[in-house]
Amino acid sequence: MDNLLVFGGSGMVGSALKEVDTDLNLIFLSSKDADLTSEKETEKIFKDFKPKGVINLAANCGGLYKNLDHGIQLFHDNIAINSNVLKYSYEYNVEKVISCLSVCIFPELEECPWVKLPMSEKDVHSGPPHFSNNCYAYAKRMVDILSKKYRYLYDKNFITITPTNIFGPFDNFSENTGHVIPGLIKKAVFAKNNDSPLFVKGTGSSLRQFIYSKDLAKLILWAYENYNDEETIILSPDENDEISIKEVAEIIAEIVGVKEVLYDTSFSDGQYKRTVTNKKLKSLHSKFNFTPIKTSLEETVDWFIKNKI
Ligand code: GFB
Repeated sequence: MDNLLVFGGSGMVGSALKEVDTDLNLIFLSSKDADLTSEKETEKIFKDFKPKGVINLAANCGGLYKNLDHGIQLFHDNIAINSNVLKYSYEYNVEKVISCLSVCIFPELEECPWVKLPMSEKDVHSGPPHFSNNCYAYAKRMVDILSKKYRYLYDKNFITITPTNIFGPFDNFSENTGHVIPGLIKKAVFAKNNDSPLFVKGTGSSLRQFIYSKDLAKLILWAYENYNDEETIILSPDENDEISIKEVAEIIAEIVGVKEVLYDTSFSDGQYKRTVTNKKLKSLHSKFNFTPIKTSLEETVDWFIKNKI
């Protein structure tokens, strides 16, 4: 059976992929198997496995505050990872590659009055991203440009997907480098154990669409088997599932049993709003149902308490 390599296989989404029933022969690789910022190590993986397909979940990524402090390293690492994976996918004649963009790479509305909400796949490159993560955003935009160029010059089926903010078990729960939901879950559990308030960074007014890692994993396999277009595809719950950080914090506080939620407005809120539409996904995969956020947050809190305390 043909090999399908999953880079970033030990991360949050890779771990969710392992739980999905599929006939595909998925081989999960992590940074322990190869440093994908190294051309030499990347080529050795392709030489050894000669894969038919690649799902590239590998990235140096993190939340707002990691992006604010470490943008240069994020830029270098993600440019290297993505160009190496596409270069050797081409040289070793891989039939299909999925690379990941992110909704945070979309244009920042305050700088782009010509961009209208909800944003769609055609908006990815139509204006500068939010300054807070522009290094990561431009690095990620390059994998979209490069995938399209391999298609144009060599007719390669290299596609990209664009998830919204992802959360779930096996996430990075570090308060300094992680995303908002794992950060809030970790802080809420410790607040509960110490009978203290849950401190939310910023005002809580920013708005996000969140996708559960288990839902994303199913959609990635669906895309591998069904989606072959040049244009990226947004993988997100509906635009009216958009939720404020304040609402998320209050749901997490209720699940964990924290009585008080306080806001530390000395922290930046980052990008305020970047609503995207999932119209394209729903037109191609109408039967897909996203897990309700309260259920997915409950499962993630349970996982965190069982595995990280
Ligand atoms: O997930 P996050 O860190 O990044 O969310 P982005 C940041 C939002 O959550 C800001 C608030 O409005 C923060 O003020 N927030 C509240 C917190 N408490 C916390 C906390 O304890 N930790 C964190 N991290 N935030 C990301 C990009 O942007 O979007 C990534 O930086 C990625 O690269 C992702 O692409 C999709 O959602 O702002």
